[in-house]
Amino acid sequence: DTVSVIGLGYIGLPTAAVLAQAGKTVIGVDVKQTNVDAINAGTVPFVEEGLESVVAGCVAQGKLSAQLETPEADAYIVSVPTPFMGDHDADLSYIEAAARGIAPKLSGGELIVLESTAPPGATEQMARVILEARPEFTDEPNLPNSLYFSHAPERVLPGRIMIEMVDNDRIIGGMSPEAAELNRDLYASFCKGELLLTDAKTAEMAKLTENAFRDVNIAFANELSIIADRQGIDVWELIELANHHPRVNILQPGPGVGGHCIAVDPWFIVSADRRFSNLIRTAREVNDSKPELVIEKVMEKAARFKDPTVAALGIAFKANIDDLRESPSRNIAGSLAGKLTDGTVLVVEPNVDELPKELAERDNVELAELDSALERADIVLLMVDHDPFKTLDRELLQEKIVIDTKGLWR
Ligand code: SAJ
Repeated sequence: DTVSVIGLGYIGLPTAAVLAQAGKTVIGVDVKQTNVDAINAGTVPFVEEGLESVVAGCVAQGKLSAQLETPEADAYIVSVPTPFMGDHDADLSYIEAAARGIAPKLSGGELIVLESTAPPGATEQMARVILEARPEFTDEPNLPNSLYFSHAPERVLPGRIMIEMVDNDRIIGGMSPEAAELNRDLYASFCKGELLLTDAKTAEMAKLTENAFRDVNIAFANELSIIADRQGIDVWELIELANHHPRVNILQPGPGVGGHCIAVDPWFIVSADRRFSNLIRTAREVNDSKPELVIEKVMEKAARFKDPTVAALGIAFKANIDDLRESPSRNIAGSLAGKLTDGTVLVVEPNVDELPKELAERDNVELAELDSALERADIVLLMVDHDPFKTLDRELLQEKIVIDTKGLWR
């Protein structure tokens, strides 16, 4: 049983690793030579708890390897990015490129699974690209020239991927019931959760719905935090009190919503039906407006100093990871550096060794150690609840202006 995983990023590589661990022969494909080399050396190009040991073990046993070119395989799993283009429409070009890479390798009977999060209709689109390139095949099942297309959206939480990949229930949407069954049989090799079969479009929408649900609920918390702030009310106390009600469960406000999922996926619903997605769009806008308010608050305090030094604690998109994609705190740090022309921004991010390019290029931004940043800062801006920030010596914050966007030091 050979499985090829196309795209060895935050989702593709863990998927490849658990499949190889389950006994499949897995050939990963990535466009980046450095990723391919890292994996073939048994290492991992990013931080994810528990991943490296599995990759190292599977590579050593010859069950997992990586290469640039798409190989022949019995099953393909496409796990490539789906960025935006234009007004938050999904750009399916990476999925289409993966499909064009797979097409010439097919001989009939293969399963092709789309894992990338994508708008309703993307699995069909992937199938169309392949069937146009190979018109001798069909998506009708049970024929000698059948191909089986399916969508199996991932729902793992960064930081807990290796656990959730195995334990979470999984939605599997086939373009035919037979495709869904083949997909189920493959995923049953590593997934202990329930495998829930449906059609491809419902599976696509289900994934988007989960993240939109969370986004709308975080927007509620963020909107409350803005109103509470203006009323002089501590929003964390407010939420804690309200959450004592047996049917109320408000999430936590913060400096904005980041990551490549929750801040992105709801837009795919909006772009599928712009007329009737008002709540989902407004939630996105509320969450996207939060960084601007944090910046305003810092600037207000900074006006007291001639050349203010701001310690920006955390630029990852959430706690205890090194993922800086779509990170509101990273953008806040950049904006502050742009506005505080006479000031300095000390970025403390214990999970990275170097600043992202746009920050590194600025003269007034430094990557600093926690202790020295706290010592030098006039203003301490907490943006991410990383563990080392939770446990720091509060004495060090005395005589500083503290802006705690996560309610970590209440
Ligand atoms: N956040 C808040 N307040 C909260 C919870 C989160 O401000 O109460 C912020 C975080 O700081 C972060 C963002 O939201 O910036 C997203 O973080 P997250 O931990 O809620 O979710 P992700 O993006 O890491 O992963 C989500 C998960 N989806 C859901 O919980 C519905 C995960 O299960 C998905 O697999 C993942 O998106 C994905 O890949 O789609």
